[in-house]
Amino acid sequence: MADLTRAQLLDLYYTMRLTRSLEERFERLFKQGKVVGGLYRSLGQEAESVGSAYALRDGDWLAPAIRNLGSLLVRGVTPKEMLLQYMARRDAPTRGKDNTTHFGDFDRWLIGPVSPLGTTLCVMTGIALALKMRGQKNVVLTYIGDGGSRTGAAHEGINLAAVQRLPFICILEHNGWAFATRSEEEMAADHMVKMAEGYGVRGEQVDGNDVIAVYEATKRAVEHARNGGGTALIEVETYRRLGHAQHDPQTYVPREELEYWEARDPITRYVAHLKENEHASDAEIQKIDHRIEAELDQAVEEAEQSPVPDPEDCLVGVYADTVQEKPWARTL
Ligand SMILES: Cc1ncc(C[n+]2csc(CCOP(=O)(O)OP(=O)(O)O)c2C)c(N)n1
Ligand SMILES: [Mg+2]
Repeated sequence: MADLTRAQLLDLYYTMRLTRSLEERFERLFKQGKVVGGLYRSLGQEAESVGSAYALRDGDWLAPAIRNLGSLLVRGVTPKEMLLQYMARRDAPTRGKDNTTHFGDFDRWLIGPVSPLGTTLCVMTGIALALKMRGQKNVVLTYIGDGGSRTGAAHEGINLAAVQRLPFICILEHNGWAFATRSEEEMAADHMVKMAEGYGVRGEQVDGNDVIAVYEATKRAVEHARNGGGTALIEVETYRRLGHAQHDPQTYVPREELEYWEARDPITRYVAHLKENEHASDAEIQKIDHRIEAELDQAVEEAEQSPVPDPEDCLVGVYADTVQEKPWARTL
């Protein structure tokens, strides 16, 4: 199987489980009024976020969308950093100034999501163009949903990447819904991968609830792009098992549909796979689960100790520092 060591196979499990458990903590904190801003769960989609990001290496740029917390964990963002950010604390990546998912880190090749859907694809196309012009052997990876992929911005981003043969990989998240609108009501094609032919790029469709399949498909696309082969679109077939965000009780979704996808849960499936192939025993899985809970207990405790932001911090990092140096700049 693939090129993954046993330690990496267990790491994939650890990261998917951590994604789910961290989001469960967020939900609890949200209900306690401690999360500031939107909380978008990725229940049922952990495999596609984790498996795709796992195919990257240092120097490759990643831009997650709202349901790709798992990809950030793969790329080294810690649960504590995310807890601080979601609770808008002083020590958070944006020092409490921006909404939950809205943070990036150029030092770690991470770009924060842009709210108008599709726009992130244009930003990432720009980065991919810079990589190509500099002759760097790196790629960019980003995500777009069935809904978001219908925007003009998404089209422009993908088209430019395609025409310029940029090292741009986009995961097309076909998860059944965009808010309360079914995929079929916003998209006439039955599969998103069909977009690839229209743009003249490499396309692949994969079971989004199979972490190894997602990893392998992304790895193929990454290697192709790294070797100058250009853009790739990968459709991951998956399902959004909770409402759009915390305010959405999902009353528009038939019970049987949720049950169908619950039976195809990516983490349960992966545990069965690990056990069947004797990569891990029940005891080892349990040990990882306990480790995650202990790590999260500590991360939550530490994050809650961080105070709310200092008022004088509110403009730091908002405007370019040079503006402050201009004689006409307003003194605060
Ligand atoms: C251009 C634009 N239109 C509408 C919105 C509001 N909005 C945010 S997320 C969302 C649904 C996105 O659905 P999809 O792309 O399928 O992603 P999913 O929620 O399924 O992960 C909408 C309509 C937005 N952010 N930008
Ligand atoms: Mg969707």
